[in-house]
Amino acid sequence: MADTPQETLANLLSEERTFPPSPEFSKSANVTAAAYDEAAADRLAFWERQARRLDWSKDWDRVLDWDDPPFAKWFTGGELNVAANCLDRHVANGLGDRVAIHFEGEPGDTRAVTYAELLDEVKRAANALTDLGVEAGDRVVIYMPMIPEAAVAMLACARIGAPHSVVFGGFSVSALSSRIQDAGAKLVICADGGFRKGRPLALKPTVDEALESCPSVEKVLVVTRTGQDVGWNDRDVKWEDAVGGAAAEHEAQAFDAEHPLFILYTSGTTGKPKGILHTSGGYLTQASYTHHAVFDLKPETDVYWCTADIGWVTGHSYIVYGPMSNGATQVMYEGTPDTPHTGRFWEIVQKYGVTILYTAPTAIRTFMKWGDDIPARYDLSSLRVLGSVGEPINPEAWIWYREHIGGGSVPVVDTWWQTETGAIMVSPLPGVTATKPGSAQRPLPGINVDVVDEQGESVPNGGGGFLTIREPWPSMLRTIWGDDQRFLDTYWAHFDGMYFAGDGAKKDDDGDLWLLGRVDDIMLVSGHNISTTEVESALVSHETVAEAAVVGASDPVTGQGIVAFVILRGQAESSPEHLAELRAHVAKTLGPIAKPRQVIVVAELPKTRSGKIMRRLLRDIAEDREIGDVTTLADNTVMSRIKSGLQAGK
Ligand code: 6R9
Repeated sequence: MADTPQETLANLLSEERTFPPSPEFSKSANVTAAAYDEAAADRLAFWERQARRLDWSKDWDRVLDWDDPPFAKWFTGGELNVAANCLDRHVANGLGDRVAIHFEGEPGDTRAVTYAELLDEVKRAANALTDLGVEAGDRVVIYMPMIPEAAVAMLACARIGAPHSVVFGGFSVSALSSRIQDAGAKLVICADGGFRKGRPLALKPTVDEALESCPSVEKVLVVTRTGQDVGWNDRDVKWEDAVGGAAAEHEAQAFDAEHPLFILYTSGTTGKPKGILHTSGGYLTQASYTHHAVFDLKPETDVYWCTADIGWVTGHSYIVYGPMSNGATQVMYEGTPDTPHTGRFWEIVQKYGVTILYTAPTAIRTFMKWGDDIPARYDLSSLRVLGSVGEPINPEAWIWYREHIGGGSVPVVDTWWQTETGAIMVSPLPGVTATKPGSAQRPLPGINVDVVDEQGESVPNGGGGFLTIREPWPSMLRTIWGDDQRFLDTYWAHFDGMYFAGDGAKKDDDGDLWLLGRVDDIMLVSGHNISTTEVESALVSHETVAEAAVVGASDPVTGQGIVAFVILRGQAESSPEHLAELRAHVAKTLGPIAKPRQVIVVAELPKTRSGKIMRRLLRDIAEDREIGDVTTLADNTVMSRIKSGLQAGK
């Protein structure tokens, strides 16, 4: 944590625009302003009511057991089956013919899978896993492309109480093997490959190589997706044989509310990945409630699409568990937004009549760069809620999203949360909140978030500091898998009795929250803390800039100097005058203290598979060091391209 002076993250950026919900939207919204009051009156009673949205085989004795903080237990004594809540109860309620997944493969193949079909496949897969020796409590690693079988695999694990750990398809051998080892997985479920950027991308060879150092794995279940040639070992079993040949009947057994549901690894900036552990009852309660409240889901009529990958927590909570517990109809897309053309997302929205879209700022900025004319070619009038997640959304990108995708009238919800929080924590409610471009605004009902100074004191409106969570919440992580001490040190040692999220934030004059990026990324320039997010947003507000990533590089005079990497919009060209103009633009927008020392034009930026900019790698460039660990990059060749581009331009 930086040594923070009192002017911690002053309000550099000011945003005056607000967009109240339309009266029609508010009138039929799932959640009204009363939810905040109800939750404030009795927080635990509020969450108890949300837990009743689910089917429980046995009622809980206590809503929250916080006797041994920070080790929380929610709905203790309660029992439920997570998969049965996502599937069986909908089919039992006569909704078996409702489409659960409209699958769109990258090459253009499509499948509509109903809830009845999904349940049938999950039951067979559950039997197949049992036949392969997987028992409740055994860990299963899933390494798959974005195909319905990925969701089937997760739900089959949940059904038999075997915690899954999904690893992004495309992660390297070492990233995969270290996660398999840490989880001590007994089984790996993968596919031969998936389609990405117009080509089959093999996955199975990576698994084979990773398993050379993973003695815990007994079997590998392999889905055929691309049909490409892959090596075959004694331990390998074809999904089509095992699942296709398994018994169709499977009775879901209820598990304790605190039974482990999944482990998901977050990379973090340093050290080995952390296995974030989530359990069943509290997790599903909050994933389900937030999906209902934040997206205003009407399961009878909405077509929901979350563009995340299943290997990211967003895919867990807002493709699988949240939407399916609510009986949603959703689109699942395998590929990238520019294959075979840059209008692919909008073509999909038009084709399925998507009503709710949930995507990431990195995607929105990319669409801005490609140009307004692309979405304009499609009918996007079905959309009624737009969501954003993963990074702070720059006000300009927010406005663009609302204007060019939302037709100037659709509410945009900027949702702040983490792998660790399990579900959305801070977000506007689309029928209640007057939204503000760039702000995630308010903690959801039943959630107690604050911004504190370095002493842990709540900052007044207008102040900035560290985002913390003051009370336990149902979908909170329970620990780091196998490492309680690291759990305590990472999240609970900074501030007494509060969860430390690792993000900087400020409260504006209305008390709305603005996320300012990871605390590790915050820059210290001449004794002033400056957030990367604010400088990046100032750059993106210049008409020539599509994307920006800002880092603090050590500087003999100022401590750190601001170095900005920018991607230009469309056809924009750069020149020394243009770079000077960008530096002046930041100084004008935020004040002279925030003026970048240097602006560097690049063609791409290093990002994780979930689209987050990896600033630490850019800092290596800015400080002229060897590039650090690149194993979690979406494309691990990008750094050498950025470096050689810089050398060519020198
Ligand atoms: C869901 C997810 C968590 C980190 C988080 C923060 C950043 C996510 C954000 C946001 C500003 C938002 N983050 N959503 N920052 N506004 N709406 O992204 O989980 O991959 O664990 O990342 O992402 O820095 O701490 P995860």
